[in-house]
Amino acid sequence: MDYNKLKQSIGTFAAQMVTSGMTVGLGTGTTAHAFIKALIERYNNEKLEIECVATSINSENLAKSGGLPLLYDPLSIDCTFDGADWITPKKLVVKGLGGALLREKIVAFASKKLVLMVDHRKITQTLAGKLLPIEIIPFAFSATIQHIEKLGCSGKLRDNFTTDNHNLIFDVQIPSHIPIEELDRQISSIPGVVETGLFKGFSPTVVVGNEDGSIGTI
Ligand code: A5P
Repeated sequence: MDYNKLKQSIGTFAAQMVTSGMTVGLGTGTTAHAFIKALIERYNNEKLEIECVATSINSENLAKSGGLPLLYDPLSIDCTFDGADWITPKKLVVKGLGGALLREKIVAFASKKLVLMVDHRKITQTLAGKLLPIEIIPFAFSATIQHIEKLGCSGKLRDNFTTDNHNLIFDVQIPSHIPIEELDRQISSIPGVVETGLFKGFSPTVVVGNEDGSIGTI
């Protein structure tokens, strides 16, 4: 399976879901990149009337290079199209391996609808053992990390990486001894933690690229 090709098919499929008049959230990562490219093509060929909001400087630059009109402080977004790292059958989602989780969550939260675009390898029965990225502020980050570790999580500060918001990312291995939603609640209550990569309660539509190259939604 050529997964780069599959990502392009996923992006092209999802870009067909955009209609004129929409405000569109643009996700981050390689699959979102394929979506943005397909959207640029539709925008230019079909003269779609859309406005877009980017979730990272990378996606903003790509959108700008294709001429997509950009908003920076929208009150409401019709639909956001983003990638994901892991999705469970109950649609608990982990995002942020690309480091854009904070803007991604802000944009998803402002959106009437969220479409996540993944290949079949990202659908998982359990999140235990997977990495959960956590955005933390640089001030006193060692103390913040210590508080996270006290919850029973081992993790690693991402090397030589700062987010678009000038923060750090601490990636923790999701333990199996505590339900992820409870762990997320405890992590989020630590001062110094800005946001975690757990996306819960968004009820996304998931566009999935299958092993045989077909694309479906769940
Ligand atoms: C960015 O911070 C992430 O949430 C990405 O959306 C996620 O890592 C998916 O990226 P790929 O499509 O490159 O796998």
